[in-house]
Amino acid sequence: RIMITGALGQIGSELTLKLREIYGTDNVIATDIKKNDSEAAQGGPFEIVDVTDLKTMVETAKKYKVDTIMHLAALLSATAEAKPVFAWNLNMGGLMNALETAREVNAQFFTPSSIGAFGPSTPKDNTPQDTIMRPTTMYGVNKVAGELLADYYFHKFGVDTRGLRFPGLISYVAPPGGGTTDYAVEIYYEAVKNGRYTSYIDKGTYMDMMYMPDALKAIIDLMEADPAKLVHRNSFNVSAMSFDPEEIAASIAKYIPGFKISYNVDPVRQQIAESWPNSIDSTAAKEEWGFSYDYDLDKMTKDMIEKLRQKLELKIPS
Ligand code: VAH
Repeated sequence: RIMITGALGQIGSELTLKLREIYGTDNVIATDIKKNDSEAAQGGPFEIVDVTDLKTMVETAKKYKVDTIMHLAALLSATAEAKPVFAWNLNMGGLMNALETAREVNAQFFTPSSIGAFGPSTPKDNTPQDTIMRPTTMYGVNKVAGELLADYYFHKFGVDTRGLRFPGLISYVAPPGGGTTDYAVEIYYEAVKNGRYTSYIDKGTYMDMMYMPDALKAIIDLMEADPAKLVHRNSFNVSAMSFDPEEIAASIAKYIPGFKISYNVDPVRQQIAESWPNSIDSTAAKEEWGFSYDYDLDKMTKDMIEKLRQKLELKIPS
């Protein structure tokens, strides 16, 4: 059985449904700090778990006899930068509790890292798997410390920990909250609703991105990979594409003629974005567990626009 923390967040809300499809509804326990009316919360086992409360996390893991923990509960980069002390306590306290729970119930363990784990002194283009990591954001500090802590639990206690350095993730189910790459999600909603978008990230700012279906596939492929083939564990670079606001706007304009992008740069999130790589190298993931992706920019754009039109029930003359 699999227990997911942060199961109602951007990744969790879709990962929960995908895992229930594959492993059976009753084998996937969604947990989050509060319940909502989403499919992830209503369609199968759900428990209230505050990841800063170790006792409840362990009790829940034992109640369902879980053998896998997917720890997704965290504050993203922009929120973490606004509340750095709270971010440290939630991101690191939550991760420690999740790792301790995995150790106590002998569960396999997954938690995401991020391109945010890299900093301004990291090589920016085709960023290597193993390189300088001195991030200048609280989120990045949390992600580097988190990678080291998860590797520690593998080497010290034998917990089967695995992780992915995710790029910006784009999805139409649950919007991200408090991220820097969120512009690449907002732009699709605004394009479908209003035919235009004002970006808080400047033109020419390149960041790695991935469509959510590819992110879910990567998590499952990594967790099912033969451990004997893993040279790395926490965490693998994975990316499907890298673009700037001008390029995603051009892709959208192919499907929504007349779409226009304008700019009102947010200095805080612009500075975070500029401290991250332009593009990362996913070779280790490809070699060690066969990472692959299906969606490039135009294929993602076509699908996002179709799905958002259904979701927003707008009938725009195509
Ligand atoms: C963020 N979406 O913007 C997250 C992610 C790489 C970006 O970590 O903070």
